[in-house]
Amino acid sequence: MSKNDDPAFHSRFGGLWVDRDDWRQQITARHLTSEQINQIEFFVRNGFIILHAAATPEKVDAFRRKIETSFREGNKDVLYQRHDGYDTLPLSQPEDRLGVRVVDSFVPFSEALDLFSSPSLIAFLQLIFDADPLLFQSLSFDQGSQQGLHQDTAYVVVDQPLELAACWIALEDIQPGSGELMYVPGSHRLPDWNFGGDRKHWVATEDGKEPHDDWARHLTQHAKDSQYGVQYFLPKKGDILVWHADLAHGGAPVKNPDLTRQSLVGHFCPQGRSPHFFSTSPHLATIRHRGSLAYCSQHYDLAGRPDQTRTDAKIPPQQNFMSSIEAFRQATKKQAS
Ligand SMILES: O=C(O)CCC(=O)C(=O)O
Repeated sequence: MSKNDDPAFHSRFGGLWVDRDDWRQQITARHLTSEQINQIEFFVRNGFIILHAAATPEKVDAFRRKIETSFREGNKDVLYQRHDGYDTLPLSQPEDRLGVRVVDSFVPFSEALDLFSSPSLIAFLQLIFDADPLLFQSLSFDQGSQQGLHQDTAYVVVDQPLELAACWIALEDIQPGSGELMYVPGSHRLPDWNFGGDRKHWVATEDGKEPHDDWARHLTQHAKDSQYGVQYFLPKKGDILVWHADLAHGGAPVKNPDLTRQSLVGHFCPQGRSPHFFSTSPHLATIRHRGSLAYCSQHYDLAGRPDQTRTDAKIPPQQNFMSSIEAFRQATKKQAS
């Protein structure tokens, strides 16, 4: 993982253009639409953005059906982990869906890729990445994870640690008490927390538990002190929340265990960047493409699998990205000459 140390960025580990101190000038140079400017201003200030009705109910239902059938009948191509552990198991036989998360469901199910290909999600990722997105880690839940406040940079490692964003897709209307996604607006601008002195990510075997617990306490304290406190995401089915690599977030306690909280999470970096597992498990560093979206998996060997074909016939082309990048290039050329 490389350090950037460029003083133009909020973090000394660098980041995306939205993390530069001159992000406002960058907006001007990019000739963005007023909607894109509003999105960027909100994202820079808060560290997240909500894309309402970004996934259609039909696509959500198609994915839910796949998950439901897999748990009811078993499907050994589906991999899952228990909420309290990291062992990855094949769903070889029918299982109770509650208390587990399915990992990288976009490999067995093109319906997950349909959701991650939601046009407004792709357009926003292209906008902040200056590149098409690479999906590299996904989780889907039926119940709240109850995971404490954390920043993804500690666990989800990319060669450029802050060139990362994640999304949370609501697969149903989410109810209070179900273990909602929680987050602390503005926490993405906390000073860097350095594990091992010089790392954004935590290495359990080298760092031990103490620095990890210190960091978790620091995030909880920040949430108490911050003017916004912890906020809870109560989306409608099909809403998508996109968060910044360093936004403190987690799963709220489940107050009503009878409630489900069906969601699909994806972590992305710009195409051209490398998730950490590319170096630790090079045999898994196969990238597949489907339209503007690329995907790879640390759990599945994609080398032997064909590209996933679309199950959704018509997705409008992503014109915003190309036109804004082209405008930016032209403006940069003019400034240089
Ligand atoms: O959905 C949740 O409860 C939390 C998900 C999360 O924190 C993550 O995937 O990084």
